[in-house]
Formats: sequence, structure tokens, C-alpha cells
Amino acid sequence: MGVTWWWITGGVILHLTAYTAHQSPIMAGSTKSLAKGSPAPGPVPDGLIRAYLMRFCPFAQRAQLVLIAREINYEVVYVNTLNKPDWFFEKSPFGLVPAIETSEGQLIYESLIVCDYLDEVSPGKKLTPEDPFQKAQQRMLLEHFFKVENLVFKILGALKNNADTSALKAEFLKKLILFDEIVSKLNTPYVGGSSVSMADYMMWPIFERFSIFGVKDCLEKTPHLHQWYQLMLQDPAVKATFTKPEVQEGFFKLYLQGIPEAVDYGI
Ligand SMILES: N[C@@H](CCC(=O)N[C@@H](CS)C(=O)NCC(=O)O)C(=O)O
Repeated sequence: MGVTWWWITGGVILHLTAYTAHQSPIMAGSTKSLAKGSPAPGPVPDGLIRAYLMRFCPFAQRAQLVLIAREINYEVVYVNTLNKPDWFFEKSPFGLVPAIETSEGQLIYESLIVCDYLDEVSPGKKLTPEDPFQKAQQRMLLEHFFKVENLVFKILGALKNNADTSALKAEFLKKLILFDEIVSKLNTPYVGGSSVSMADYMMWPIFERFSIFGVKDCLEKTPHLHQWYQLMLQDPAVKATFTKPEVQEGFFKLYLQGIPEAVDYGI
């Protein structure tokens, strides 16, 4: 049986699972990410899923939210995405986190695909509705959300280039207000109904980062999303993966300067 610890390091919470029979070698207990030159991790112990993550990556957080919400036994290998080890491309061909690996050596990458896989293989109540129409509704809602997400990444691009972000932020607010109207018509506390579901978790990591993109105040103009945001803050998986804004900001400052150590900020 596995033993699970929760470690809180500089506001970053690590969920590490060690097996008495299969104590993971360097990675699972490692607090720093693996960078270029570091040896490839060994095989994944039986009964575990290994998640290749980066602490501050919103896409990686999606995977971690699902791993936690679905109570999956997993270990984490943190990868330095700013200075990647060569072997990482064998795990994730695009060189992106998240990716997961099973003890049979199956590899799955791209956050939405990873999350669907994790939800499908785990026993118990699924995060994605079984009903085809409800499932389609969640997917359509996410398509609307991606318009908001795309603008966040445009703002990120502008910040990287030291460009003015005011026009992009104004466009972002417009899109967020439109999205708020869509969410208001759902008339449910979570976007998929009365309990948290896959779409909520796919959206959350971007909302958690609103402050680093300088758009957190937009939530004051989007009451339904603001209410949803407050509700999501109470969710156990969100609480377990939450990174304080000041820690996010510390990472982000270094990240914008292209400093590879950014990914280990706070530890
Ligand atoms: N579409 C991918 C995006 C993942 C992604 O962009 N991850 C970033 C970290 S937040 C990464 O690994 N970047 C490394 C790189 O761009 O080389 C997904 O949804 O999983």
C-alpha cells in the first residue's frame, strides 16, 4: 500500500506518494526539477501513475487537479521546461508538460487528453458527464473559455516582449464579460452542474493566474465568474494545488527574464 505525504514548500504543495515496496528513487522525493544532463527516471512502479509536471505550469496543474480529485496514486517528476533533459522528448514528443506514464510504459501527453485518460481509467464517479449532450455542452463551454485563455497568452507574449498590454487587457475584459454571460445562463454553481466537473478543473488554472497577468480586477466586472471563482477556492483539489499569488509572481518575474531556475522558485 502507498503512503501519501503532503509537503508545503514556499506555498507550493507537493503531493508525493511513496511505496514501501517500490520506494521511488530520485524523482518522486526530489524537490528540484530535472534539467538538461540529469539522468532519465527508471520504470514507473506498479500501481502508480507518474506525472511529468512543472510547478508553475497551468496545463500541468490541470493534470494534478484530476489526479487529486480522482484519488489516483501518483508520483511526480518535475521537469525543468526552461532547460529540458534530452530524455524528456521520449516521454513527451512536443517537449511539453504535462505528460503521464503508466507502469506498463504507456505515455500520454497534452493536458486535455491526459485529464480525459485519467478520468476514464479511474473507478468511481467521473468528472466528465456520461450523458453525450452534457459532455458536448462541457466541450462547447470550454471552446468559449479558450477565447479567454488565448488572450491571456497574448498578454503573456506582450509582457515577454516588454510591450504595452493595455489594448490586449481591454480586449480580454470584453471576452471575459461575454464568457460571464454564457456562464450566467447555465444557472448552476459549477459550470457542469451542482458539483465540480472536468470543465471547472480545465478552466481553473488560468483563473488562478489572473493576478500575474494583471487581469484579476476584471473579475469584479464578471459577477458570475467571480462567484464561481470563490466557490472553486473551496474545492479540495484546488486547495491542494493552489500556489499563492506572491509565489506565482516570484516565478513569473524570473520566467520573463528567461532564467531556467524560475521553475524551482521558492524551494
Ligand atoms: N497544449 C499543451 C500546452 C502545455 C505547455 O505549453 N506546457 C508548457 C509549460 S506551462 C511547457 O511545457 N513548455 C515547454 C516549452 O514550451 O518548450 C497542453 O495542453 O498540455
